[in-house]
Formats: sequence, structure tokens, C-alpha cells
Amino acid sequence: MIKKYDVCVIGLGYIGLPTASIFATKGKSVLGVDVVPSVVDTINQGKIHIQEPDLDILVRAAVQSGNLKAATIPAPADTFIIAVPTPFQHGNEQHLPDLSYVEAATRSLAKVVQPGNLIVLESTSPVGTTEQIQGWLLDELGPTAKADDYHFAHCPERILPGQMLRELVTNDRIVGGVTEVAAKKAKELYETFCSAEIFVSDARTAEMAKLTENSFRDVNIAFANELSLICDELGIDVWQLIRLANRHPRVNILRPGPGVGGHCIAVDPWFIVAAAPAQARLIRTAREVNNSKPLHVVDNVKKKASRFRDPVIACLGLAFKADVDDIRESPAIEIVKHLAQEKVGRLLAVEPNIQKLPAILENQVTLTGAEEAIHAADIILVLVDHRQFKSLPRRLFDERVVIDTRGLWS
Ligand code: SAJ
Repeated sequence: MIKKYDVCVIGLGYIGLPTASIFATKGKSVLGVDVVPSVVDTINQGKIHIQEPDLDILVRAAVQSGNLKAATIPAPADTFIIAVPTPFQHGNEQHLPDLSYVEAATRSLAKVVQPGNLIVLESTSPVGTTEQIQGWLLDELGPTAKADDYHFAHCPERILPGQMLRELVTNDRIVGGVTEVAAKKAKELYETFCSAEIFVSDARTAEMAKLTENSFRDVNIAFANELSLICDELGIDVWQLIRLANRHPRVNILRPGPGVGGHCIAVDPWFIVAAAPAQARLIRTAREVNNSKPLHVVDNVKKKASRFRDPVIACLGLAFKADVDDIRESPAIEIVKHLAQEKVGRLLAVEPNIQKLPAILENQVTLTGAEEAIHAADIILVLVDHRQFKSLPRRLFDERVVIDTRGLWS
């Protein structure tokens, strides 16, 4: 007889893996599914293929308990959780969402779902996607399938890379059901490990809530980034400016940087823009301001580099933000890539969280240690405020041109 799991999680990435593991450590029998066989093998050995503090301990405990198994295809379960990527389509101006992974994951469930199952979409998705997965599944099941037999809900993930395991437990959650029964079932499921409040809503509101949270942050970072552009123009120290303005009791400006990266904030606002282009003017502009920042940094480096005959540039950090190894949509990578393409100087890259340069930078950039790079550099370009960089002695930076996009000491 085929084993029936309590939970089957489709997609074992940054969200699916911690979610599957935490359910397993809370006593649920869990099957984690990923299309990449090496990922499945790694997890079945109790190891991890991504970096996140303490995730290795959680996965090892989950696998050793016998409650977490990984496979490349789904198996019957009471609940299915879809946690696959939802990028936008590259190569078109509107940044339309690419739901192909969600669709493929949903259709793959047709062979194993049974009436009464709960299907939860965790992937950040455009409004209407949860209803759409219901449509895809019923379509795949054929004309005899009844919509009422399956329960569909959206429960967007909200965890912050670098603090995922704590936030998985302590963050409030929103569950939105296509029906009230689905929402209630999803709430009960997440109560297994979530110690915070779980708010119930409909699926469309839950989808929009997630997009709203990340757009809120994007708009606020864009404000900080726009200020940094204005300050460059006016010769004002943006860090001091923000420090002073934030002494007002109702002002809390975020930090400017080289741009906004990662797979969430740089992507999700486009889902709102694509759905309501005429109304989402501020959200679109924020995306444009944040997207323009890397090229502004490149221009700045070029100006400074023109003073040297054969400049050596130490680029500190490639990750999309501090203290993570994730380089997806990283503004630092974009900046270094442009500097390499335009042959602005000899480029040394320092990224303590990766062992190997991404293919896009190979043969153009040398990956090296911080002190070595700084020692050799004419220009030091701070792209990420990793804790290793903050603890470097400041005297190392003396007598160098320093372009600090992160306000390392501010
Ligand atoms: N950044 C700045 N200035 C700031 C804050 C951030 O330039 O003041 C940059 C970061 O360097 C990075 C980008 O923005 O490049 C995004 O970083 P982040 O720490 O703001 O967010 P993420 O992408 O790591 O995680 C976000 C979180 N969303 C919100 O805070 C509203 C997280 O809770 C979500 O779960 C996650 O997106 C997601 O998966 O959607």
C-alpha cells in the first residue's frame, strides 16, 4: 500500500525546506518534493543545499526523526503545500508574472490528490492565483472531478532570509481560503508550529497582502535611494541626513544602498503593477528608482576610476544583502558585471559567503580575501554590509578612494 503522508511540500528551496522540516519536527509525516535529484539526495542524507543559519540542524533533526523524506515526485497526503518560485517573465517590459512553476507543481498533484485534501499555495503570487490553481487541478483531473472535493488556500510566507527559522515560528500569518472551510483547515495546519496569530481572510486578499508588504518596503527603500541620489547632487552626506531626520518622532527612513535585490522585493511589486498598471504609479516608480541605482553606482565608480591609469577596484560583497549567501537579483553582481563589461579596472571581488564566482563574473573578476583585496586596491567599493566587513580595521581603508554604498560605519 502506498504511504499517505500528513503533508507533502512541493519545492524544497528557501521556503519549502524550512517549512517541510518544521512540520516534521512537530510530528507530522512529511514528503518534500523537488525536481532536482541532487537536492533530494542531499536532503535525504540530512544535509542542506542552501545556506540559512541553523537550517542544517533543523533538517538533520527532521530527517533523523524519520518524519521527513524527500522525493522527485509527489505522493498521497492530506495536505499539499506549493512553495515553488514565482519569478517574472524576463524579456518583456511589463514584467509579467511567470506562473509556469506553480502550474507544473499543481498539475503534478493530479495523480495523487484525493477528495478532502487541502492544497495550500505559499509561493508569492499575483491576485487570483489560488483560484487559478483550483482551475488547473480540476482541468487535469478531468470532467468527473468536483470542485467542492478539494480545499484551496493561500498562506503567503513572510520570513526574512537570515532569520528564517525564528520568523517561521514567531511571525503572524495570513491564511486566505477560496472557501471558508479551506481557510479554517489551513489555519489549523499552521497552528502546528506557528506560535503567533493566524488571521483568516479570502485567498485574493491574502495574495494582495503579501504583495503589499513587499511593495511597502520597496517604496520605502526607493525613498531612501532617491534621497541618496539627491544628496550626491547637492553634496550632502545622506547618512548624516537620515540620522538627523530620523530623530523626528514620526520619521523612519530606511537605508539607501546599491539597489534592491533578492527574489522577493525586486519582483513582487511588479505583480501589482502588471495587474493594475494605471493605478500602481507609485509602486512602479519605486521599482524604477531602485532598479536605476546600480547604474548610478557604476557611473560613480567610473568617475573615480578615471583618475587612475590602471585602477584596481576591490568590490566588497556580492550577495543581495548582508550576511546571506544569496546572489539572486543582487545589485552588487549587476554593478560588478557592468564594471567588468566596461573594463573600468582590475576587479577584485570579496564575498565571504561564497566559494565560487557566479558564471557571469568568471574570467573577468578575481575572488579573493578582504584584506588582500583592500591592500591591492586603489578604489574600495562597498556593496554589501556583511558583518565581516564591519569588523575590518578602518585604517585599512585609509589612503584609498572609498565608495561606500551601504554606509558601513554610519
Ligand atoms: N535594502 C535596502 N535598504 C534597507 C533595507 C533593505 O537597500 O533599508 C535592500 C537589501 O539590501 C536587499 C533588499 O533591499 O537588497 C531586500 O532586503 P530585505 O531585507 O528588505 O528583504 P528580503 O528580500 O530579504 O525579504 C523580504 C521581507 N519582506 C519584508 O520585509 C516586507 C520578508 O519578510 C519576506 O518574507 C521576503 O521578502 C519574501 O520572501 O517575500
